[in-house]
Parts: sequence; structure tokens; C-alpha cells
Amino acid sequence: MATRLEQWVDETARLTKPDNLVWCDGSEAENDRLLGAMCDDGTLTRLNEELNPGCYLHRSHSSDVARTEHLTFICSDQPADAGPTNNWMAPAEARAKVTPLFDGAMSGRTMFVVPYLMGPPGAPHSKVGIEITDSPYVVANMRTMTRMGQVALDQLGGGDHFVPGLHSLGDLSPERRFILHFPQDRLIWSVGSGYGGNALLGKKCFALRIASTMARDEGWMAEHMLILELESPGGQVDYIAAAFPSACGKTNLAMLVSPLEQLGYHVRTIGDDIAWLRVGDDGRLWAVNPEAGFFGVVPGTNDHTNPNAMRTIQTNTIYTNVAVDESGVPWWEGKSKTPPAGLTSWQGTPFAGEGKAAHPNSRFTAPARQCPCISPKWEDGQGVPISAFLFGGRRARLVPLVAQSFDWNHGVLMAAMMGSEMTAAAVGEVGKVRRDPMAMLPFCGYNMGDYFGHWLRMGARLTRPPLIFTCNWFRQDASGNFLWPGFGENLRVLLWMLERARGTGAVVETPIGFTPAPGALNLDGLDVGAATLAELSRVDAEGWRQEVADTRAFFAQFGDRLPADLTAQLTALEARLG
Ligand code: OXD
Ligand code: MN
Repeated sequence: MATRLEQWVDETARLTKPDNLVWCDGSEAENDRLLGAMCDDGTLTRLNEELNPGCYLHRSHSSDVARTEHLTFICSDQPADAGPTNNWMAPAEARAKVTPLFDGAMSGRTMFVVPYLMGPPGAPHSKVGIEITDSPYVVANMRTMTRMGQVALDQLGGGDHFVPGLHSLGDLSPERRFILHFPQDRLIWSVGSGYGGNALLGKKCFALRIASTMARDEGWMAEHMLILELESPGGQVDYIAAAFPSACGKTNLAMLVSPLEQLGYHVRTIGDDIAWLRVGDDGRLWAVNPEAGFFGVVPGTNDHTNPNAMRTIQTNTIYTNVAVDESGVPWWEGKSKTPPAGLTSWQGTPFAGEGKAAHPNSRFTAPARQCPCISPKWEDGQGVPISAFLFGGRRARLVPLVAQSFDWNHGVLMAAMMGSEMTAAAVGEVGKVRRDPMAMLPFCGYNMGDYFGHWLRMGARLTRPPLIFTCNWFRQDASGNFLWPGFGENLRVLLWMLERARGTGAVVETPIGFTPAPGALNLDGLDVGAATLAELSRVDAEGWRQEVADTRAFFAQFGDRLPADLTAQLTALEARLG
């Protein structure tokens, strides 16, 4: 009898009517064949073979360059199960609307069946996904971002436990583009886009939206978090998981170069985007990076901001929508001060110096194992124990450099209040803040009110919970200058957090949490004066009262799905602010 997988592949082929069907094994030979064919038909261009061996450029359709949140839906039975922060469509309506878009969509194309694994091979909590796609570019990216091919079929072992994801480029029209999640069926449908987060279904669709619903049902957590390892002099190793909205420097923080290397402080990377976390027998929370690669924003990456990323993306990398110079070397804004002569823009036209040469959301897809600072533990199936959570956003004002919550539930409030300025604020102006609880606003697969409740319940199960901190690397003075140097120097903040986790680290108690006492941050060799530091940690009670009011308005949309404990935390914060 046919397995569930065989039946689904069969059914899908009957609907989408491809010319050919290929089961991907993930081998080198298969990859070479696909890359070769894509170079032949213009989907990819080979980059400079000496300077960037194994690197390719893909130019996407100009209307298909980013995740499209307004076309992303949670198709749960009841709208309340998707919640007010997600788009909702009834499952039957979604199927009726989108099935015709898949009908015959693959005729003239090859249908690829892509088995993949989220999590390390053989690990007990790794999960199998199967993506059916008509895009060879998606296949090549999935091979880097996941453990793809036979290794996933081996883990499946002929069983039925996999998350099916059907993807077709369709006609790439935003009018006929839908990214659909069916949480009850653990099913993903995506049509009309070839862009990363819309089309590489293992990432945002499975590892966050579908996985967050699985995690709620099964008692674990799927979070939009980087994981980093910090070794202190004497060899003690700690792990920190951190959540930031998209484009707030997560990859930079995950690959941070320690300015205190000489003193024995080393930083290594476990993951840069997603963490799956479980309660261990020891009452701690253990984290795994389910991905195998990095799908990072290219502009702004350079030898100063992220030398480890620069080395990671020098070889075997797919670049999407960057510019390229005459010798086939990729270029993007921020790589060097001025663009090289003879540049071709991301749209394939000569770059005349107007606008951007690389698309602001141009991306690299690179294997994690190429990262010079990847931790030896990055593929440990048991995960790594988390000492601290860090939640950050981009805020010109108000939010201090770092603050520790009084306890877990207060930390959940701090994380739920998180916001970030959507675009860089003009000098002296406060940017518009988008509330983005736990950096999960676009990625939570169910009602966020219930998600906050899940966080509170998880805390109650942890006898040794991670401490919870918020941070803000982006605070500015009255003239719009950044007060904190950021990048590698963020290590100073991480070290104080670890001191707190060990029961040391001097603090000042403020209404919003504990901030570092004067002198508590190690600023050796840094030019940050006492006045600047005081401004970085200043808590402006009036501004925070406004923040509480904004949060109350944001929370109101969750109605009775908002946990009473969270409301109580907000009321207590308001009382402390006086
Ligand atoms: C990403 C994102 O691509 O968060 O990781 O948008
Ligand atoms: Mn992300």
C-alpha cells in the first residue's frame, strides 16, 4: 500500500501536472546538475570563480523581493485561533481559492520532491518536512538551509510523521500569491513567490509558524531567536538566546567578534534565526538551532560589522539580488565606501549611481558549517542549556541599554511589550514603533494571547529558568548620535548578563527592572563616559507611562485570550512608575 508520502506526491502531481518529477537525494552530483541547469537557463549566474568559488547570483522578479506578510494566512478553523495579529482564512475557503492556482501550475516544469530535516540528523526532536516545489532555486537553497535529501527520508523511516509543504512559483503575480498555513493539518501551501521566507518552507513557515503550534500542543517552544555560546576565562561556557525583529542585527550578534579575546572571552555561534527549546530533566531550557544555513541580509555586512559572516559567504553561497562588478564579484551597499566602477545593479542594468545597487533586502544563503566561529556544539541533538534570554529592538529613545526582569513573568511582559522602529528615525525624530512581541509578530502560528500564556506556563515548569533581559543598542542622544558603539562591544552587556546569572553583577533597581550599577559593566578600552552610560540606563518614568498606555491598547485586541497574569504584570509596572 502506498505511504502517506507517496499518496500526497501522487495527488499533487495529478493537480499540478508537471512534465517531470524528481525525488531529491541531496547529493553533490544532484546539486551540481541543478546549478548547471540554472546557469544554462539564466536563473543563476556564476560569480568570480577564484575569489568566490561555488558562489552564484540569482535575480528575482522585481515584485518578489521580500516576505509578504499581508498575503500570509493562518487557516485555523476559528478566526480566534489565528488571533488578531494574523491574517485568517477559513480552511475550506483557502482550499477553494488556492487549489485552482495549483491546477496545472507545474506544466512545462519539473516537480521536485524535497525531503528535509529541521534539526540535526538522528536527534530525537528533529522533524521531517517534505517540500514539493517547481523551483530549482528553492531546491538549491533548501539544500543549504536544511539537512536535505536521503538523510531526511532515513529519519522518516517510511513513517507518516512529516510536515507537507506545497510550493509553486505560479505566475509570480502578487495578485495570485498566497502563503497559507493549516495548523490543524500541519500543512503549508505557498504559491506565487520564489522569495526566501515565502518559498523556503522549512524556515518561517515550518520552523516558526507550524512549529509554534506544535510546540504549544506538545509543551516546547519554537522561537525567532539566535543562539550564541560565550566562553569565559577558565573555560566556563554559557549560552544565550536572543530575539530581535528582522533587520536589527541578529546575525551580527550571533557572530560577534569578542573585543576581549585576549582576556579569554570567546564567542561562538549556534544559530542566527530560530531556536527550538525544550525543558530538560535538570529543569533548564535546552535550545537547538533547527537550521543548517544562514539566510542573511547582505547590505551593511562588511569586515567591520561582521567579519565572520564575510568569511562564511565567500564560498558556496547563493546571493539573491546583490549587484555585481565587472569581474563577477558581488557588491552591496556597505561592503565598501564607494561602489566599484562598471557595476551591474541587482536588476541587471548598469548602475549609474542612483538609488541602490543591491536591493536593501538582498540575501545570502550560506552553509552554517562554513562560519569560522561556529560552535562545536551547533549540531548537538540535545541542544545547549540557555542561561539568559535577551529581547531587543531598535529604539532611539526610552528603552535602556540593558535591563533584567524581576522574575520570569515580569520578563514575559517585557518581551511582550517589545517594539522596534520600522525605519531608521530621522535625526532627532522618533521613528514609528511597531509592537513585535518576542519578535514573533509575523511568525506566531496561533493567537498571540495564547502564546503569552504558553510562555507563562513554560516558566512554571522550569526550576532553573533562563534570566530574561531586554536591550537596546540603538539609543540616541538629542542630536541623533548613537550612545552605544554596538557590534562587538555588545559583549560587555552579555558579560553583565552572565554575571547576573551567576548571582553577581551589581544592579540598580528601577521601576522597569534591574539595570547595571555604575561601574558594573566592563568598559575597559572603551570610550564611553559615565554621563553617556547614565543616559543609556536612564529610565524616564513619564515616557514609560506612555509605553504602558500603548501596550494596554495593543493588548486590548486579544480580549479574553490575554492571560490575566500578564495584565497583572502591566498594572504592577504602572504602579511602580507612580
Ligand atoms: C528573516 C526575517 O528573513 O526575519 O530571518 O525576516
Ligand atoms: Mn528572522
